[in-house]
Amino acid sequence: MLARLRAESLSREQLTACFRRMLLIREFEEALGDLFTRNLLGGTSHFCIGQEACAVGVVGAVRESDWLVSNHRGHGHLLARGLEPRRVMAELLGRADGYCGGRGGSQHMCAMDLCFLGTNGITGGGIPIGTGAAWALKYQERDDIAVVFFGDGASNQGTFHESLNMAALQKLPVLFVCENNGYGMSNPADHSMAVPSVAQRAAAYAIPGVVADGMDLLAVLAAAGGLAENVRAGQGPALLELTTYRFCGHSKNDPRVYRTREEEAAWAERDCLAVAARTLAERGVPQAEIEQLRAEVRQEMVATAEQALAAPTGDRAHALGGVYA
Ligand SMILES: Cc1ncc(C[n+]2csc(CCOP(=O)(O)OP(=O)(O)O)c2C)c(N)n1
Ligand SMILES: [Mg+2]
Repeated sequence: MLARLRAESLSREQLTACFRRMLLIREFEEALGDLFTRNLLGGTSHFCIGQEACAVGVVGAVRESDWLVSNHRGHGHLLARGLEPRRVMAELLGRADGYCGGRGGSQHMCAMDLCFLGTNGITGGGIPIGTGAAWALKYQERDDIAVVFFGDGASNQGTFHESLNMAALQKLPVLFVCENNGYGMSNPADHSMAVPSVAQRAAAYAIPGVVADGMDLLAVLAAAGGLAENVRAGQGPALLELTTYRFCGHSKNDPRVYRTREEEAAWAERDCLAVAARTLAERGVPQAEIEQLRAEVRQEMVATAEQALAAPTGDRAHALGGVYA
């Protein structure tokens, strides 16, 4: 499992493992997109293509026993924590051996044994859940922390402000992580926020607010690792804002008319996978090895999708399991 990694002492093997996990998240979603194209999956899904370094950097910096809470764009968070790709895909496909029996799908997927408290389709809905988990950890006198992922749009919700206020007052062990991808659906962040950065909002609650480059795995690892240790040491909550970009639309059916192809191309220059590949090359990993890894992971994820497709959906009794009224 990727955990407890330190940016300053990251070995070549650990860096390669992080890169591989980022590739896996990208290729998982590419394979998922293919299922939509082939009409094998209906509805919609929110891809995190472009944001992989945020997931792997933050999850990689904390402990396996730290609670994670995710949002609607959660595939990266799930896979970074080490959930099995096949069972995540099975959940998305409504298969019985998905993580929640195929009943949850992408918006309601959890894995309590892996300390993953769930994805959440309600914008800002996970923030108080993570705050509550942190309160439980403090009450139990454990030295684990809660980590909550949410977007820039969610930071305009009341839940964000209530949670930060309460977490600060109670000095709760929670790291709030905002993946600022510049948009809430089609709404640019600077049309919806009165301040230029989400991290600035931390000042209103007298907690640390830090901005880091969400396209640079090492920068994410360093910022998340440092803040997480302060939170763990009892200093109270902290807010980390990761500047990033989603290369895809908000969800499957978004033609992206609210932004230009030039803006997308400028961000693509700083694609987190390309940045990490450059870091690997600087550490002496041959280009051929990097390309081979890419091809290997792609094949693996295509096979994963086929395996998940072949799994049974479960019968009527299974579908009604957990329904109490
Ligand atoms: C309470 C609530 N309001 C509105 C929506 C519709 N909605 C879904 S995602 C989203 C935007 C979220 O933006 P952000 O928090 O920046 O996350 P991103 O999609 O950019 O990752 C909205 C408004 C919702 N799901 N829940
Ligand atoms: Mg956003």
